[in-house]
Amino acid sequence: MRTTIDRHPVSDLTVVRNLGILAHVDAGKTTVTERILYATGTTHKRGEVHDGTTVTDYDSQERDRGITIFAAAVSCTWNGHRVHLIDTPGHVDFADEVERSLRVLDGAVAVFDAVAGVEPQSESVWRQADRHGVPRIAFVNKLDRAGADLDTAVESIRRRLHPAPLVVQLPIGAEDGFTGVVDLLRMRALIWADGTGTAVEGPVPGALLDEAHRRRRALEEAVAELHAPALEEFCAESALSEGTLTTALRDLTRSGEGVVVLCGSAYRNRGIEPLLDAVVAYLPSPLDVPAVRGTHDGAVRERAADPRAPFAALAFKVQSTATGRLTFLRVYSGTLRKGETVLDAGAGRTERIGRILSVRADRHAEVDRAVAGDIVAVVGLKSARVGATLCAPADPLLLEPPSAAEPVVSVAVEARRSLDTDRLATALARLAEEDPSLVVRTDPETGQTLLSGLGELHLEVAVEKIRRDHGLGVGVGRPRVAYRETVARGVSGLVFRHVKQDGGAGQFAHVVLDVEPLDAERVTTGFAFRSTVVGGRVPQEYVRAVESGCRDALTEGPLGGHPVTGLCVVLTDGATHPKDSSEMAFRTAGRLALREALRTSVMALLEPVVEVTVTVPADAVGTVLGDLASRRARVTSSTSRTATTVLTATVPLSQLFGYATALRSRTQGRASFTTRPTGYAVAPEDTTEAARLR
Ligand SMILES: Nc1nc2c(ncn2[C@@H]2O[C@H](COP(=O)(O)OP(=O)(O)OP(=O)(O)O)[C@@H](O)[C@H]2O)c(=O)[nH]1
Ligand SMILES: [Mg+2]
Repeated sequence: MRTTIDRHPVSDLTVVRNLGILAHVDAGKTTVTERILYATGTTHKRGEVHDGTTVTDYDSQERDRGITIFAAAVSCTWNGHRVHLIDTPGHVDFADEVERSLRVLDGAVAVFDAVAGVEPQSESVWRQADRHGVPRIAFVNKLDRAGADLDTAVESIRRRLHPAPLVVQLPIGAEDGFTGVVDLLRMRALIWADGTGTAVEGPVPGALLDEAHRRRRALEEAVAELHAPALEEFCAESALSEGTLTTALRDLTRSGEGVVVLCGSAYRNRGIEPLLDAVVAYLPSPLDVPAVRGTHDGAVRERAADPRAPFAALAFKVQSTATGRLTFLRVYSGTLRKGETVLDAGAGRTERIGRILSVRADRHAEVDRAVAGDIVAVVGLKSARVGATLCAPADPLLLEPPSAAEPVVSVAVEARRSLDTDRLATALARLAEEDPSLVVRTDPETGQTLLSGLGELHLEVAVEKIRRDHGLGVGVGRPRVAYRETVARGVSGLVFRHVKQDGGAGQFAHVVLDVEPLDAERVTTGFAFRSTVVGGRVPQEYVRAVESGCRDALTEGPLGGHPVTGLCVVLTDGATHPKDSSEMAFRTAGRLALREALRTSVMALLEPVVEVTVTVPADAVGTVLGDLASRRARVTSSTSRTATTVLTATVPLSQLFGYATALRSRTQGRASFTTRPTGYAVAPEDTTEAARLR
């Protein structure tokens, strides 16, 4: 079924689907997206990731590296429905792109590799989607590969992600001979005989009939168990009709109680049209998800997804392009017309909307308005940042911005020619504006410019982007991890007197503090503050000032000037002076007291740790394990499949720099690995020494 792109926003929101394509690296997200664009008639040729010809991997680095780096939004229509789709990156260094996308999506397609099943990053993005309450359907891809097996992949989904995968297809043929599926709802066979992606429909082949009936029965039973009206029908009729199944699958998808599973081979263009049908049938429209909530003047307000309501949208991506600065918006309520003035609620500034574009990755078509439920790009906004709420000036509303992950790796960067220093600073600032998980700062000790991000690849891509987009020569230092400091053994009863009485207004603040470690779970996130002062010896406003002062002291710990976390400060006593005490004096006292307390406490250095999963051919396991051991890795599991072994280990991030190259050369390129951040852990003594001397 082919339809042409509808350039006008629909106002019937029931036919809108905003969805993301999520998965582990290389599962085939970009290929699925590409085939969706082809199936919907949005493009007329099929691009390939390895040829660098896909619509959504349009950046020159994505094409060179063969991976997705930037989330790309595209719009298409299917069967009278308008589908806004975001192809996301699978590499963990770009997890923040996924986070920002999830914030604005109503549903998602999770793609799995039929050989590998659930991989570490599939699990991470699945949990991310759980946190955002985004309903999903699963697409088990690459059924054409040798070793592909739908049942094993579904079992890994059941074991690791969701207790109720609801498989609605039975593959016809396997591996190279995978040619079609039995649609278990309609009990019809769909065969893809050529590469066009359009199936020939026919009766279920005789040889598969028993198996198809058995699986249909299993699906009916699984659905009846989860869905009350279906159970009623099942009890009365001992079977479920196609209509009841469709309704129940939609309900279970939206409530998250079940996950519909489809399968196919995106590369061979098999299984895409049923996937689109499932998107339309099961995933929610903007009307089916809870109304967006924001705040105004401290009060929580809801906004219905209604084109007639006051306008409110979230900017989830900013991108500098040849056409100018594009701001991608998810419109939650109201209607936006070009030329209108909107309010950037967080910044308290108004801005004018130049043009509105319907998005197709790198190419865009102009439209005159965008309505609730739409995802569009606008041109003309000068200062709105990623995460900004844009709204009708007469009806302000502030939506919660997507959260940004804390950078864990940094490199020093400098312009090769000193006269380019200012240009580099401008380029870095622009980069950080487009990607809030990149942070630029100056090292107070060395005066160097430090660029921090989520991983080595993240920083490498950022620096290369500056080289390419700005034609700048950039020198890059060795990557360093971001350490933290924590309290291993605290102090109690630390007395600090802050007194200045040299004429004029004096400063007087006495505080007594206890410092304790927080429990292990909160070691990387937490700072707690409590007061046990009795008898009003320190008035409330001064207690708050002491807390602020303590927070000030957390920015630099005594070991190496790293941020301090995982501690609880208790203010146990204090004293004031009738004239010379002030909030300022208590804040200063809090800061200096905690700084001294930390100097006398036993401190520990925390280093970022990641879980590494290495897939390695059986004959190279020994060398890979030896290398991991030299990197202070703790191997947590080892699973063997036919000719490969999957090793999982916990490794300090600092030991993983250059691992991609090392692994490639030790295994002649036959092993691959992925990483997943798992937080911070106490670093050994020698690291502590090195970080102190840094
Ligand atoms: N055999 C086979 N290969 C496939 C299939 N789908 C995708 N591929 C290949 O797998 C590789 C990765 O595909 P992509 O579409 O780039 O995967 P991705 O999930 O977008 O990867 P990232 O964006 O880098 O996370 C490419 O070489 C594809 O050609 C499939 O159905 N069968
Ligand atoms: Mg991709």
